[in-house]
Amino acid sequence: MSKRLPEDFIFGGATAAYQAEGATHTDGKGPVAWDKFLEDNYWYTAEPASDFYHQYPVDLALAEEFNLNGIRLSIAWSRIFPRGFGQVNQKGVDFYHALFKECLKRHIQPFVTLHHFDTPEELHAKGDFLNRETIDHFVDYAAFCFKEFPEVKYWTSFNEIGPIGEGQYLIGKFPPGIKYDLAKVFQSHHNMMVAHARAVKIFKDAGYPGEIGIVHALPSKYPFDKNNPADCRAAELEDIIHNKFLLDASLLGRYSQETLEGVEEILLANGGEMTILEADLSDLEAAKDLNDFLGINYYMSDWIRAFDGESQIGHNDKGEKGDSKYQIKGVGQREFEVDVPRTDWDWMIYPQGLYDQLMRIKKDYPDYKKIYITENGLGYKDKLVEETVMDDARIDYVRQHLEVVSDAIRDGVNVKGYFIWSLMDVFSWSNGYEKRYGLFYVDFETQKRYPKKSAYWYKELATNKIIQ
Ligand code: BGP
Repeated sequence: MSKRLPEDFIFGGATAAYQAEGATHTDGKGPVAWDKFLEDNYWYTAEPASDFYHQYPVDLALAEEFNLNGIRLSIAWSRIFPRGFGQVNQKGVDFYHALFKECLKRHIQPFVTLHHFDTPEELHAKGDFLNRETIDHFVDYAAFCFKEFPEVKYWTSFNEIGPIGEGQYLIGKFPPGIKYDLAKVFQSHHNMMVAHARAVKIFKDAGYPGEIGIVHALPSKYPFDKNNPADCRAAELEDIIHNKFLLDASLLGRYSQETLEGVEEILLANGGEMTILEADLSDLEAAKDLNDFLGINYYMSDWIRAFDGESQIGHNDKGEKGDSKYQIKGVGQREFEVDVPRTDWDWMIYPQGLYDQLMRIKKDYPDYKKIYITENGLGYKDKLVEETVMDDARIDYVRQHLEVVSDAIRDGVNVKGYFIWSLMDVFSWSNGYEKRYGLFYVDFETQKRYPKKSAYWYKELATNKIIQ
């Protein structure tokens, strides 16, 4: 029998400023670290992206036509504050007012993220969030936006603090490209969580109407052999790095004993220390019950084996299946040869992992208020044939994930919406324009949009709330 989703469910599409807007030097936008990092290290740049800076009326008209009722988008911090602080760029402010106005005109609720990987260059060069001054600048920027944009009712502080720490300091595929520095990973996680907590407190103290929350990427981590205690410990440690550390900070307002022991074990093997100030813990504690929602981005799960050796990560950037390698000293090693399908980029497709993660939040963090699935989708090398894309694999992927969302709701988890990544095709941070996710195919040369088969399927779903 077909499964259903609630009548008041949000059916959205997700985007992010840097991956969608293009116009990286237009109307006074300040630089971000990615501008140069992409030029130096990759075969593409953020120009033209999906030219959302100019095409947003087209994308929002399509969203309305296809019955969506939500869009995730982010504000580019450096359009508002070109240096990250100080002088405000009025043209940037005007752009976002116009964008939100268009969303509301089209009956699409904007869910607005303040930071989606794109710290202004000047602050990034001084250490990004490892430098505590960036925390203050972020909080000022957040306070400015809350006041300036009363038309926004759904705010997210950060998108994916976990992958930021991982990308910037562990894998090195995000600027500044540092590898295997676990102490920096945890310090970045922690400092960003403090910035989140302080922004949430400001929002609530001022009594703004609407909701505020945070978006975490939460891949489930399973032991390769669940009867092997060493594999189980490896999976726990991976879970601490990517999930538990951040969930504790967000929803417990402190780090649990198991989390701190895990961090200690990892840093003992890898060297380095992290600093947690007393004041930081008060900030986390003060904000823990103020989050209106937790956003979950879910794409994959991982199977982990015990591992005794040096760290080595091979990033599959071109989508050649089997190219990935992921082993971290003192933590574990990912095993890709398990009986689970995976994408060309070696992302393990496992809807049950989303169900398990939702049930885990309910059990371990029972004070959470509500959950939105803020990203989920399938990266694919889509082919445009006769003005459309027959993306049945994407439909299957989304269907299977929505089915477990429906199961989790039945089993008592309060999930209120789902945003497919992505609304229209955008480029991938570390895989370029070849990895597409959109409901709408973007011809990046002409910037024309073409609805894919999945767009028609999603429209039906958003209309009837029945997963078919
Ligand atoms: C998430 C990011 C998105 C998006 C997505 C797909 O981590 O929040 O911005 O990029 O993953 O990832 P990728 O583009 O690497 O395939």
